[in-house]
Amino acid sequence: MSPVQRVAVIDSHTAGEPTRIVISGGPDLGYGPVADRVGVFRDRFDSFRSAVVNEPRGHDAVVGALIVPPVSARAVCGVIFFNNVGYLRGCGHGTMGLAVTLAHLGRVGPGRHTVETPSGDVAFELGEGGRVSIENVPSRRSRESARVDVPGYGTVIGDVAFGGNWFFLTDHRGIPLERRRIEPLTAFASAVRSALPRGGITGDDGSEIDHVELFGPPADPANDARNFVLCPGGAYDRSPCGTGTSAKLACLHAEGKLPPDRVWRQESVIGSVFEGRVRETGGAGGAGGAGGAVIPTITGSAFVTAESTLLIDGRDPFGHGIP
Ligand code: PYC
Repeated sequence: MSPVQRVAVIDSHTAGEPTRIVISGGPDLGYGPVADRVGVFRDRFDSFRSAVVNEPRGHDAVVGALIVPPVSARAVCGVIFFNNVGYLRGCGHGTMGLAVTLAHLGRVGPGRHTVETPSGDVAFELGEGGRVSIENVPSRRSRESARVDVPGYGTVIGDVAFGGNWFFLTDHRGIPLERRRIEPLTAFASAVRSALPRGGITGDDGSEIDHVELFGPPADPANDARNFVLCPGGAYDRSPCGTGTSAKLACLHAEGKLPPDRVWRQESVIGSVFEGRVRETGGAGGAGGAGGAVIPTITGSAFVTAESTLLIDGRDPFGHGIP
């Protein structure tokens, strides 16, 4: 048997943020809810995750995705997103990348489709020219104005919200939200993230908050705000972050600043834009009023950038990536 494993992937980017989708040659995780299959992936095939996204084949910003058979016949597929350090509950830019990848493969046409993710079903609507809207999982602000002591920066005040992943959302503290300031932005956001568990600040269910989102004014007055999003493995999101924009919309709605269907234009640190709006669910937090969970719809553009075959040679000391 050849010592070389062949893995077919399609690369795309959404608003600048890369996604690498495994089309064939990935591990068989069995059946059952997608969230359960993440455990199988982590326990038995974690070196495959590293092989796909880490150097020397990938880099810290690459989000990988494994397509898995769905549980429900209504869904076009299940998907597990992963990165340089682990697994994501959901991924907005990655779902847009998945939509254009499935279209590229001829597996979906224009219209609405559902995918199963570890955090629940996400629908996408494929438009013209790479335009994709995703209807995300219910999103909510779980804590308002939490205070955390951050060594070197003092007290930082921010909100905790779920948008498919857990986020701490705060002000940019005067650090310009510009690409040439990625280093100080990363240093500040990383210091905040490390301080959160020490300050007892977690998601609702005690989950780790692994994304930090900094906000400031937009560069383009046509947009509402600009952000910088620190991802779990230390990379920054080139896109405005689909789950992060969902968390932001939930906070704005909870503050009474975002009525249903008002469009919020979220600019990323590289200037790319997602448009978002919410509908009320009548769910947790009060019968659809401010404070309730909302269903965000996020729209952006994604493009396929490569079709390739990864070769994982059992004799290569870095065949499974540089962790
Ligand atoms: O778009 O939700 C997103 C995302 C999460 C991590 C990187 N991008």
